[in-house]
Amino acid sequence: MAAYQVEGAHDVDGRGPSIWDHFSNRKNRIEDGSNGNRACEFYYRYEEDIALASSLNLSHFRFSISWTRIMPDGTETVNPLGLDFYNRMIDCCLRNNLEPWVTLYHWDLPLALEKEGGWCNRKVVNAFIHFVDACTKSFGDRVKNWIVMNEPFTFTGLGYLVGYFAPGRFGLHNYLPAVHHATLCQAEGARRIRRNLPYANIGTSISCSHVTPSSNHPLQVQAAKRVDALFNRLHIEPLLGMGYPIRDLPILERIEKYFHPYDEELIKFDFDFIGLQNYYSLVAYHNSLIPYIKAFVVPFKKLNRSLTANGWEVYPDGMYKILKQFARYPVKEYIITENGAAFHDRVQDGHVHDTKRLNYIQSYLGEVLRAKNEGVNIGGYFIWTLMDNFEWKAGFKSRFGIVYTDFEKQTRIIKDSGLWVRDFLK
Ligand code: GBH
Repeated sequence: MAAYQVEGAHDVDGRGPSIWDHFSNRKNRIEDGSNGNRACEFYYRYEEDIALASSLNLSHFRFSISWTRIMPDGTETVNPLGLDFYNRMIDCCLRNNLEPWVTLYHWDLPLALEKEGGWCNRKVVNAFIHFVDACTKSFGDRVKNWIVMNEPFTFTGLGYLVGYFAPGRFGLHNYLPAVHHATLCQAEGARRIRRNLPYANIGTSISCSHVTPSSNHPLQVQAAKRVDALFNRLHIEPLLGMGYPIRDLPILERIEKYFHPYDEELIKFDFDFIGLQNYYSLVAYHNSLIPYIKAFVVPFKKLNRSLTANGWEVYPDGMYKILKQFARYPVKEYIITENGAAFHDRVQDGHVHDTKRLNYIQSYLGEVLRAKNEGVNIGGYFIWTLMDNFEWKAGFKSRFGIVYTDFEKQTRIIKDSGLWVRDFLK
């Protein structure tokens, strides 16, 4: 889970505003007019929710830390009440035999930093290192697994290129520096974790989607290469010392403008694992009208595959294919840090028969195992997600949980998919 999606308690105990507080409380930004002010009230209900996770026989629990609970204005001043919350929550995980997996950045940049340029301003790197420092020093005695970032492609692309996510900015002049600074933060953040916690298990999580050209015409094959470079290679290859995939996506050349001396070295880090998050695959075609990338992807509804409630395709094969593709990189271990689906759930006599979600999870997990059995080094699988929560742009419309959340009454119902997980892990 991610802090902003579940915690609520947005103005409690010294927490400062993030870009998502600001964005979701503006008019017409969130599809159902909602915001994350309350969300699942996990801030108050974490004990019951963690006990619930444990009752499903889960053994690992992934959550993110809200930067502005720890540092309300994004800089060095630490808020002790923020530390207290995560200390209590982590202890609660351990009491329930859940191993904590901490994501340090799941999209909730302090608003104070955005006012200074956010991800476009290189200052964000130092601010982030201070935040990582505070978290590792406070929680590192009990937390072994650290995920530096969640999907840099999503928060830079949707937040700074097309303006669909917070902070709602667009254009290449915003996007490219945001990408470079996010890359620097992944590596520099990881280095700081290693310095403070030499034995930590350190990773970072990226989104990935297998890309197929719409035909084998060379124009289409080239288009698919550009889409693949953007969606799959941009956020891993620099870490591995391969640089940005400029040859297959020439527009990225302009990112070098934001390089300082030694950045080629600074963006590398030898991660213990890379987190992969996969939901769907893409079919790409050439389109010279689309700026920069000159390609587009076929809308899911035209592909004759079944769709989830938020219009994504269900295509388990894509999971297998993308894992085989990533197997080519010299990565020590992959962990699937997210996979799951939104469907329209209905409560009937106190039950939620979410057969479609159950099928989705079983079939994707089957493809993960197929890849693993063929030698891809996969060390774990996390379902997205424990309970329905604030689904960013979609507000409360999209339900991804294996546990149903009644947002009015703040009650929970274990869905059939959750019951299956419980029995499967018994
Ligand atoms: C995740 O994003 C998030 O980490 C999580 O917080 C969220 O709740 C969950 O998924 C469900 O949405 O294809 O051009 O739109 C995962 C899905 C995959 C969405 C990559 C954005 C890239 C941009 N993301 N995708 S695009």
